[in-house]
Amino acid sequence: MEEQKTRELKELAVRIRMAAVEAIHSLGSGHLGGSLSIADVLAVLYGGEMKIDPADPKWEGRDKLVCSKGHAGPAVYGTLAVKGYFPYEELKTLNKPGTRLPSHCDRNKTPGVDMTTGSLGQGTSLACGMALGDKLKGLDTRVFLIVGDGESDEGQVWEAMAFAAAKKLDNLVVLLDWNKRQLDGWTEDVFPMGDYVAKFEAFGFDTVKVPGNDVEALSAALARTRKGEGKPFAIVMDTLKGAGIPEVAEIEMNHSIPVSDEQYERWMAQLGSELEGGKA
Ligand SMILES: Cc1ncc(C[n+]2csc(CCOP(=O)(O)OP(=O)(O)O)c2C)c(N)n1
Ligand SMILES: [Mg+2]
Repeated sequence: MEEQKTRELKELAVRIRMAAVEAIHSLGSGHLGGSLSIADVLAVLYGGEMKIDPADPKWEGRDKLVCSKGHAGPAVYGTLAVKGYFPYEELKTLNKPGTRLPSHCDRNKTPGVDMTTGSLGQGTSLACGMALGDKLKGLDTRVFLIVGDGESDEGQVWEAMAFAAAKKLDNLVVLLDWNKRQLDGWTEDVFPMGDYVAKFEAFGFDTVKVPGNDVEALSAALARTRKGEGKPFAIVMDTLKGAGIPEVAEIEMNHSIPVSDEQYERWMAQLGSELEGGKA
């Protein structure tokens, strides 16, 4: 990938992280760990891979995102705000009365949110329905589905994956956020699912595993999904829960955490310096 493009995507990922911190700090606490782990894939998707029009969020020809781990709403909202779907300042209304940004994603409330999620597992079936629907309509679109590793302990996920393969949904790209942790424990301890790559392959998916906080690796893996050949795609993203803010990643159970004013200032300064210092 061109150096310039890589730089743009890295910067976008930093901006998404800052926007998620902004939203969560305004509320005082929230799902920061699992928002940070998907910032890079959101940057690659909304930074060029997806066909979108922020001025026309319901455009029929758009690609769609289903963040089935709906508790990562702050990362999705951060992305949409940075892309101009709604004013950045609105991030500060996260989960407050009257907001368009509830803690979990709601397609009836937020411009740019393509599917309502939050009850883990259900987004996977919904994404399959969306991908099948787009195919039946003859649309040349893709549906990107982000699933949590803890979420994948839900039986519904695998019923949906079997359906996707049976219906040859090669316009569906499953992005498994293998961040090793779930709400109150390590996924390996709570309910290990074995080898995700072998599992997706056995279900009939075209599957790859990539470093999931690496925009270049993600871009390459996603580029492969532009032209399907009868099989749905799975990208197992090896991520870090809390990626991008070392102090957050170091908190063992960083699922939903408070963010103090002091932490907010420090983390925003650290992320901001990555933009200015040219590290991002
Ligand atoms: C059906 C259902 N059961 C339980 C919950 C509560 N819950 C919210 S997040 C979560 C853990 C999810 O872990 P994972 O999918 O690994 O998410 P991540 O690590 O990416 O935050 C749980 C159990 C829920 N939202 N839906
Ligand atoms: Mg997880």
